[in-house]
Amino acid sequence: MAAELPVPVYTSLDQAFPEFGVAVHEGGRYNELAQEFERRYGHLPTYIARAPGRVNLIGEHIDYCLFGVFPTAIEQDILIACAPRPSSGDYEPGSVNAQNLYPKYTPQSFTPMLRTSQATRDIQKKEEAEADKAVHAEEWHVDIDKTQLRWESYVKAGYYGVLNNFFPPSASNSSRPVPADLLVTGRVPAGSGLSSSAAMVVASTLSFLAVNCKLDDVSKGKLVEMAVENEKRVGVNSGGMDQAASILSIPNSALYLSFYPKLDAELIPLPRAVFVCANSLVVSDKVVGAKIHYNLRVVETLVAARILSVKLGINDLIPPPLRPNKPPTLREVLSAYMARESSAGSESADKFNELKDGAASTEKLKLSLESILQDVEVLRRENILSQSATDETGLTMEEIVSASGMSEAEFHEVYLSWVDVEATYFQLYKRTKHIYSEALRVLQFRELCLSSSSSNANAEDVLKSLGDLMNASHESCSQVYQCSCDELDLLTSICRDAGAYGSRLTGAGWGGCSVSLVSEDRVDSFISYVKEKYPPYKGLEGEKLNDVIFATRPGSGAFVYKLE
Ligand code: NG1
Ligand code: MG
Repeated sequence: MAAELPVPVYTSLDQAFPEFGVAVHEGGRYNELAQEFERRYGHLPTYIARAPGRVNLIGEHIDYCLFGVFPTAIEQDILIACAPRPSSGDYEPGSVNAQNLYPKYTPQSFTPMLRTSQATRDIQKKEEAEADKAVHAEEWHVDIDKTQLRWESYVKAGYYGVLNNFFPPSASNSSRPVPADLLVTGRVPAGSGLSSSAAMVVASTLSFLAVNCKLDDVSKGKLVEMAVENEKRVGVNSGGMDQAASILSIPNSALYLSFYPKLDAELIPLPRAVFVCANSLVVSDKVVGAKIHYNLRVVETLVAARILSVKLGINDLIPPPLRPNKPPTLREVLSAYMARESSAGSESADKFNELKDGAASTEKLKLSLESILQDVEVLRRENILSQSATDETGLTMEEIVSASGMSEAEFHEVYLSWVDVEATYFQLYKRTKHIYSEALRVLQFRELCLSSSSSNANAEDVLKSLGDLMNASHESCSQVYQCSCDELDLLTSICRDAGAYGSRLTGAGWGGCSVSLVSEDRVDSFISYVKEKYPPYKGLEGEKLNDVIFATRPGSGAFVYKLE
């Protein structure tokens, strides 16, 4: 699969954009950026790193539970021109000047520092008496302000992994990172659910690898791993969808990305139809709102996984967690459930065991998801995952600690010590129901796309069924996972009225974009209708209007352009 391949480094834009005319069109942007770089820094860039945003067609908020998702890269991207800074005498290892073409993003300079590693600090905190015995490991650190949304945080985040993977603190001064100059520009709208943040982090990670001559040392898979870890430095405990989509995408296909038991990307052909993105124009500020939105959902799903496994009596069957120091996810609980299912000696176990691994493994997953969803309903009726079958209130902290079967101290250590969340009630039933049902919809969506390439499929029926799954996904995001907002609910309903087969929010939600599946011959009338009917678009014209609603084509993944 694509993850083992090297990161592409092109010396001509014709290699990067083989489709007729695209290299010439894109070339203008690359040249202007290089010229502006020279004007600002007095020397030419040596590389331009490029990373696209993505649109997720279906599978929302399930990547951090390790379930498969279905994104494609979009054509809008981030470019970072970069070069090592020529020596000026006052050499500071690894110092960075970062500027942005957009004047509202002010120029920044920063220098990484070596400090005692987090692991060492944790040991010291826990075992003060033993502190002197702890290994005083050092790590590179770059100050990131997690209380504000700042553009340079994403550049700094990209630097982290490069420093800590390639520059051992114990190495001599001669193998320190070089000082670097960076100039950023981008076309992925910020806070729109199209992953401008991941595109920034991937492009920044690539820039620092390039200026330090480390590109040959990373495969695409390793780059995904580094970019995922890097982005967490900004303060959102995200899954790996955005970075993987930005890096692994190939033109004209969607990706079925799975994360369990390891990262895997399957290229899936899409049926003949168009995906149209429409921006709700509500900015989704995930960093500042993380405590009550994104990070709270991450915690709720992990706590739900614990309580579900305890109540279903399958806790001992959970495989060792995939992620060190993180509690098991709902996907790992499903593995335990599948293990019990296949050894149960019942009729359903026989049916289940007839399905071999490999091609049929998604069939097994589907069956188990359907079955665990029924058990989740039973637990709801027994008031185990919620206060009562009809009560919307959720469970208090005291109630979840008690249901987890852990001591309060242990519970805090495992579920809360690494993240900052705020909640009076935790919605475990709703979150579990969304995660498992959304995971099932992704598998159904994948299957429909695969079937659409077979000659006996009725194309219109396939598109209608895909649209139904997208609508059901939106409904679940809005009512069950509660990650939509009034504007997105209105926008998706206008998109359906405009003739879309289906429409849903894409990305984290709480604002940002919708994505709609539209028949090729109806795209223009669809776009005109939405432009006219969605109130926040009133008064927007020309380019501004075209930037908020546009058809997308699955584009190519990240690369580095080497200037000669
Ligand atoms: P966006 O909206 O692109 O930031 C976020 C997460 C994803 C995924 C989606 C919801 C980040 C970097 N990415 O995407 O991992 O969980 O929400 O499906 O936070
Ligand atoms: Mg993001």
